[in-house]
Amino acid sequence: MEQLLWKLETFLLLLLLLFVQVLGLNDDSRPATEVCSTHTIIPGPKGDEGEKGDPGDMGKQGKTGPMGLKGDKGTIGHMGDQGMIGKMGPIGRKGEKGLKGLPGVSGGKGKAGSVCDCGKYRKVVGQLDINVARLKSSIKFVKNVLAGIRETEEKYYYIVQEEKSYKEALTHCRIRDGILAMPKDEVANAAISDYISQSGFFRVFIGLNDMENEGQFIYADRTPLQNYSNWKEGEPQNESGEEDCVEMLSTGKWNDTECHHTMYFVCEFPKKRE
Ligand SMILES: *[C@@H]1O[C@H](CO)[C@@H](O)[C@H](O)[C@H]1NC(C)=O
Ligand SMILES: *[C@@H]1O[C@H](CO)[C@@H](O)[C@H](O)[C@H]1NC(C)=O
Ligand SMILES: *[C@@H]1O[C@H](CO)[C@@H](O)[C@H](O)[C@H]1NC(C)=O
Ligand SMILES: [Ca+2]
Ligand SMILES: [Ca+2]
Repeated sequence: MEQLLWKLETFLLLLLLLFVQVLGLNDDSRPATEVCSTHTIIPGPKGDEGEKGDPGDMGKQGKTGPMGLKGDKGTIGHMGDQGMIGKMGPIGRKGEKGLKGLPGVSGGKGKAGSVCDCGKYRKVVGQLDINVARLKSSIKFVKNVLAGIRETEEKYYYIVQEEKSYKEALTHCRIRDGILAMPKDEVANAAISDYISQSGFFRVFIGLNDMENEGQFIYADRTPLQNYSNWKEGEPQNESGEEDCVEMLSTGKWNDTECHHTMYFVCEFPKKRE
């Protein structure tokens, strides 16, 4: 054990010597003896100042500092641009009526009119009117005929409820392909008189007159009175001297009367024979 420690001491000593020897070789200014004489390690003198280092990296940003004091009031700024047009306001109240204006200047004289060549159109329109009137008349006639008509074996009888003179009545029956009624026998006379009385009328024209020869009565078809007549008692009496036409009363009796009188009348229509 003692032997081992000695050996270690020797080894360390040798190592130290070697170390000092190495140092002495690197630094010629120090005598190797000085080191060896003391056997102690003391710090060397301060070295020369090193070279200036490179500048370091930029440091981190510092913390936000405390709020500064309120600044002084600034000067008045420049005037701004004009603003946009505002919204339309509500409708105002109605104003008072203005004064009447001055009369205007009178207009120039118009041109002379030209003669209208509408004669033919007027004629056509006129014809149309006539046709329409005829149609209306025909319709009315047919309506009335269907409403009330009497018949015998040979004839149809129809009282036209329009007040007409004898001549108008003659025409009226003829344009409808009929003739003013001619009671030539009892049967026919009875049919007509029943028709008058049942309709509530008092008198109607029948197709009989003495216009051509006073006192000589003929029918509308120009046939003379034959075996049959049905004059009211005292008739015909030519009372006013102008009684040339004949009316049938609701009793069926005949009376000569003035032709220009107007009253209802009876048309007769022949039944078609095969
Ligand atoms: C009229 O009477 C005569 C006789 O008086 C007669 O011969 C004739 O047939 C009659 N006529 C008619 C239409 O009745
Ligand atoms: C009927 O009267 C007319 C006119 O007054 C006259 O001329 C005629 O002789 C008269 N006839 C009869 C039958 O009275
Ligand atoms: C007969 O006719 C005449 C003339 O229109 C009239 O004055 C007279 O009253 C008539 N007779 C009858 C019974 O209606
Ligand atoms: Ca007469
Ligand atoms: Ca009379």
